[in-house]
Parts: sequence; C-alpha cells; structure tokens
Amino acid sequence: MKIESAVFEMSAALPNQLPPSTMPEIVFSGRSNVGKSSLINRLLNRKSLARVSSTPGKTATVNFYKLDTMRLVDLPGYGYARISDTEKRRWAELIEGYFEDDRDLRLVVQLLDMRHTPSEDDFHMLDYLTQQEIPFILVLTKADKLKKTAREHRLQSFKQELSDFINVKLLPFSSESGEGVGELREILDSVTQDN
Ligand SMILES: Nc1nc2c(ncn2[C@@H]2O[C@H](COP(=O)(O)OP(=O)(O)O)[C@@H](O)[C@H]2O)c(=O)[nH]1
Ligand SMILES: [Mg+2]
Repeated sequence: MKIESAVFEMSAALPNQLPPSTMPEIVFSGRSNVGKSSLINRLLNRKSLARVSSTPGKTATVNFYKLDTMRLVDLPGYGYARISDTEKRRWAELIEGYFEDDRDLRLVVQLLDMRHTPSEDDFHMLDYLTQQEIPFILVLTKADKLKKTAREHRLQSFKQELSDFINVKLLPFSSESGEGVGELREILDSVTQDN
C-alpha cells in the first residue's frame, strides 16, 4: 500500500450517505478508546489524519480514508455508556447499513484492548461477523502497556476467551512502539491484491 497516497475522503452519519463501493475496503471496528484512530494514524504514518481523543464516544460517523488501492473504513466506536438510546439506534442502523450494502469488503480488523477480557459488546461484534461470514482478524492494541509476564498471561487467557474463534488471527499491536504495524500492512496488501 502506498501510504503517502492516503487522504481523508468523507464521513457518513447516515446509511444513505455512504459513498458508492468502488474499491476494496478494509473496516476497522472496536469499542470506544480501544486505539482505533491511533492505529490508523500509525498505519498511515500520520500524526493526526484520524482524530485521537481522550474523551471516548465522539466518533459517531463512518469515516473513509482513501489510498491508491484500497479504502480504510473507520466505524464509530461502540460500548460508550453515556449516549442516548436514540444515538445507539442510529449507531446500529449505520453499522448495519454499512454491512448490508453489498460492498467490496475484504477484511474487518477488529480491535481488542490487549489488557482486558473482551466485553459483551466485543463478543456481540465477533458473533455478528461470524454469522455474516465476514472475514476478520483480531488486533490486540496497547501491547506496550503490558510487561512480559502480563503479556504472556493475557495471550493465554485470550485463547480461552476466544475459543469460539479458534482460527482467527491474533496480532499484538502498539501505536506507541510500532509493534505489529509491518505485519498489518502486509495483511492489508495481501487481501486487497486482485491477481
Ligand atoms: N500506550 C498506548 N496508548 C494508546 C495506544 N493506542 C491508543 N492509545 C491511547 O488510548 C486513547 C484512545 O486512543 P484513540 O486512538 O483515540 O482510540 P479510539 O477511540 O479507538 O479511536 C488515547 O489516549 C491514545 O493515546 C497504544 O498503542 N499504546
Ligand atoms: Mg477514534
């Protein structure tokens, strides 16, 4: 992927605002504050193409970033408690609108905080992706925050917690150190290659 070619393309707040599907798409999904914006910036070597926030729950739009060979699709973070039911419904309709739109979707990159057991909302998402037969990988964020022993412990625990998703790739990642970024780029390249 030519990361220098990356530009912010547009935001969609409603399903009917989604751009026509004209390129392979990679979707990024995860709960608020998991490190999604930081990951996208790191992936693209930009300081602030995607907005990093310390107050979670602000991104209630689907944001599109366009590269030469693919689009990156940043879904709004879920699991933010302090939003209204109306907002939650709009969120669900937007996400479903995206996934039901018959797009050239190549891969969902599902983010999980490496330090924690996945939440109920996380499992909801994993079940949804599995039921819809959407290919996904699990990127374990904030890996730099764990020391060696804690990290090994969490990796063991994930194996049990994610035993329903046994064949899914787990990729430890850190936007701070850059761990995992090279491998993630390779994965995105391989799933968007059309030959
Ligand atoms: N130590 C560390 N902090 C991170 C990492 N990724 C994100 N953060 C921090 O976690 C918070 C939320 O990050 P953000 O990218 O906005 O999360 P988003 O809500 O999922 O988009 C911010 O304070 C980031 O600086 C990481 O890999 N390591
Ligand atoms: Mg964000």
